[in-house]
Amino acid sequence: MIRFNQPDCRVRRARLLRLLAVATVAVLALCAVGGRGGGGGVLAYTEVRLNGRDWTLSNGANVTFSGASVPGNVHVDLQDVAKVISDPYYRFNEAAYRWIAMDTWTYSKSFAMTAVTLQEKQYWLTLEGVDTVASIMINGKTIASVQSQHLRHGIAVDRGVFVLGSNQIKIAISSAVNYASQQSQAYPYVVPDSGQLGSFPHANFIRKAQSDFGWDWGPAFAPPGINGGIYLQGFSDCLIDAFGVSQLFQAGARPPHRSPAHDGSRSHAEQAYAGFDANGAQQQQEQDEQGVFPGNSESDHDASLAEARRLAASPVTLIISATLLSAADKVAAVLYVAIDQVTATTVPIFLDHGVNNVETTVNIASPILWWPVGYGAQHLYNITLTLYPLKADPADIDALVARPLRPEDTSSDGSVTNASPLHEMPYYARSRSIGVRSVQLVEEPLANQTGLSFYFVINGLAIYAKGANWIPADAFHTRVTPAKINHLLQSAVAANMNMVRVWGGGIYQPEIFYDLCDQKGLLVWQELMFACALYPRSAIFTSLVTVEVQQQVQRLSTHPSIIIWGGNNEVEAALNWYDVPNVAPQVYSVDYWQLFADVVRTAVLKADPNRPFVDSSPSKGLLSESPYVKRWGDVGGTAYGDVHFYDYADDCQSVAIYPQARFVSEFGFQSFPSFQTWLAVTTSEDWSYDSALMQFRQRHPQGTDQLVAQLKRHFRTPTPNATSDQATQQEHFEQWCYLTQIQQSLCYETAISNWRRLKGEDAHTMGVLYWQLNDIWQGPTWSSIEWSGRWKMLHYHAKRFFAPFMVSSYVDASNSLHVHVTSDLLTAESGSVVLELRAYSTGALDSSSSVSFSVGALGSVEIYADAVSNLLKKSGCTITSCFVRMLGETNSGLNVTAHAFLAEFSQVTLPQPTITITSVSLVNSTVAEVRLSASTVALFVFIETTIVDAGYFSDNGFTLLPSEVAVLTFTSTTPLDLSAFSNSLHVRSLRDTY
Ligand code: BMA
Repeated sequence: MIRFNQPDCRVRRARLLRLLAVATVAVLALCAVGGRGGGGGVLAYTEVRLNGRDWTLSNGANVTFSGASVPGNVHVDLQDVAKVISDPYYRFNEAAYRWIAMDTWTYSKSFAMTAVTLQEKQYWLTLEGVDTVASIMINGKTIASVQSQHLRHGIAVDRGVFVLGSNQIKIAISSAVNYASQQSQAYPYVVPDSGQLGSFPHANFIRKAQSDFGWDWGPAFAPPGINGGIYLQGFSDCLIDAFGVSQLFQAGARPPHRSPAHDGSRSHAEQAYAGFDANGAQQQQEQDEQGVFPGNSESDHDASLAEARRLAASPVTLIISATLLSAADKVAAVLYVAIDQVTATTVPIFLDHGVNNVETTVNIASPILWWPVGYGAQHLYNITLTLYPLKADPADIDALVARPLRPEDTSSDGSVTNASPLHEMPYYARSRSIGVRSVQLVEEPLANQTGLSFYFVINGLAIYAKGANWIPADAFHTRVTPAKINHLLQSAVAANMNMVRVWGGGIYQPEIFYDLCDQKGLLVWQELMFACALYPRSAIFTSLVTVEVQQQVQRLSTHPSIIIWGGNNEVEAALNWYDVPNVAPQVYSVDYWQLFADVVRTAVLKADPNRPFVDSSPSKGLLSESPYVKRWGDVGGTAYGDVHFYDYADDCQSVAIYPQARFVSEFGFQSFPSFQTWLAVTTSEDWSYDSALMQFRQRHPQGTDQLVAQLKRHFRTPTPNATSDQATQQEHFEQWCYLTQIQQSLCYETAISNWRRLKGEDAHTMGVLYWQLNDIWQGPTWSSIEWSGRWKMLHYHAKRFFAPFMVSSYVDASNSLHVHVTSDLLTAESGSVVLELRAYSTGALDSSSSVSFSVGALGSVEIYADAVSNLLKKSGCTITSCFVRMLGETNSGLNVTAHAFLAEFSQVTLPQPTITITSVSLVNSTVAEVRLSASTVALFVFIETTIVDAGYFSDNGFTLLPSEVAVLTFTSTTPLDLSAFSNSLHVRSLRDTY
């Protein structure tokens, strides 16, 4: 419990000096004259924190135990504290523990209230996250019923509810599964849910992570719990509850969404921008809106980039929307907003009892911009809001609030400097970091093309988005540590990604996630939490959604990393998925419209009109912004908007199957996690790809059949399963996991290097976010990082195919080899690519030729195209005897190595390499260097450690020639023991699967 009493004026002065470094002589002067109207009264604030490991948890029947955690989760405490269950992820336990989701779980705890803590006028109980449907009681009196996991609940509590001494709080969480089912039954017609294999039904009827009920990559625990902290505040004046920041640049009109749909009439957001139009600068404005687009023209890119930066660095207005709580009507206060030592403003306000929303602005004249990783530094400012209750005579307050500002009250940047008779201590302050950057989503006509572009312009630069989709990092949300989030996001950056999409079927991530994205320069496509289903629009549902969007957009709006709000994942697409008897499809279209256009979009624009918004992904954009009219139709089309592309039937290593999309926000194919990841949750009887357990964990219909079919196209068929020899069976299973990862890597490499090449061509593809970055548990999924934290082979390939300087190739339908250089660098580059033909049998160089290139900043060029037969003619090679090694080098010293394998691996006779770890040493406590060499050609060399999950090598899954030494580093998140680490290493290559 914390209690602050009003200090004397000297202490107040010291605090003010500390907190208001730039602020205002006026404040101090008023402090010196002493508590006018305050009369030395006590400004008190009481806070009782209810978090801890001292809660009692009970299902009202056979399970009651103490020591449960808040924040916490029922399953986790049943395992860790009560020892009623074992690891829910172990083998088939998910099925065995379904009963947990059907019970009502009551958390309870006692807390003390004293004569001092009971003296406030107003009590406010904040629950940062309750999962999901619950009654909250204090001393037996129900003070609230809540129904959404996605809300922070603020509950005004009467002082009379508390007693002097011991008080009890109870939170009874009823079954989310039963609630969803009851809501669906009570609804007038069927609203289909996503119908995942093994899932609980009707997730669409509850505001809870949709994947909590089961998904095609994860389990169905429908876990109950308390996902955030709980605290009780007592106050007698006013408090800051939350605030958000939206930003508006003043250099010409910069609407967040550029599209012909915006022509004619202006949207709410554009009207806001119009105010800044008056200064002219039309010419600059043109370029600003387009962004500096990638290409290969002769134009001076350096000058363009400098211009983009100059334009972006114009004054910015930060629009701060604060939610304030007041203990009474007519509470006068001053809100003080400071941005580092840069600028500040004071705003006199007048509050009514309860929740008050206040908006104010502050300008930064020449902001230091925040840039995405790879484009510049990530400058962050600190913004602090401080609320000072004003204890003056009501008449004084009235005069103050009613009085128009005089010129002498306002400084040149518009901030108020002299308006407030401040005299009290800083009463309650909140601080966040913010970054200043402009963002636009550009959907505009392309020369000689049907349709529109789809790309993001940040600070005047068109950015090629490279990244992956983020799903919940654990089925039990409170189990996800900041360290785990950091490892995953750091892994994204380490693989040359610049964007993640927080997928709409999970949860809004905790603050640390976005703080880390801000710090690392990772852009975020933030969806609202709806996915792959149709949704009801009962009054309770839409009212919960309205508050959710308002709260979450306000909370997240301070983060520069978030560059787009997405209304949902595949809900528009889902309008075509179901054929429900007796319900006309139009019913669902109208429902969609009302929920996502009327409710969600309105709430997003109200909270933050200055960031792009799309109501669904994938979607085809708009015919008109005002009135808001969608370009309804097949969302699979490529001419408009973003695309989700999945093709499990065709050969995913064939470049021909991939659409010429503008922006691919999802695409993928499955693989199995590594044996090391399986080990913790399996026994030897599970170690074959079609064992009962593997079938149980495979939630994607026909997923394993699709994997087998793809493998058969290219590799020697998967090794047999059944054997009585456990070591052989384990080896076979390890090989299966490894082979599915090679397959997955090659398929993503084919697709993504193609989409990166297409940025320089007619398709203007300007982004790929693959499905999916991370895992929720150990299972066959699309991820590139396993639940354990281990990188699949795909993640190492991603590091190569997302590299800012990339050499890639493909063979077309008429058997010609094409080689491209693709650059996300901010300077034009020239150099050469040496094409070597090397023998599979020995690695010996058969022949080589060098091709020079020059590529513009952010450009892509084809540097070589010729029939494979012509390439081979100059050598003694056939497609099964040699492979192509491409050594790219820029004049500025960047190097890459890439390969083209012209025949199926199943057709090639590979020699058996002996791969030797020649040395292991520590670079520092968490980084080791490992050297490898091979006796002959080794393909897809994969090195693993059996003892560290959250770490990664600098490279893996590579080709090693006998003439080379691979020098790798391994970066761990925990200190390494050299001998244990050395002994834990294991290497394999493709030949091992023959
Ligand atoms: C996409 C996603 C997810 C799903 C994935 C793989 O449609 O939005 O719903 O997990 O495909 O099927």
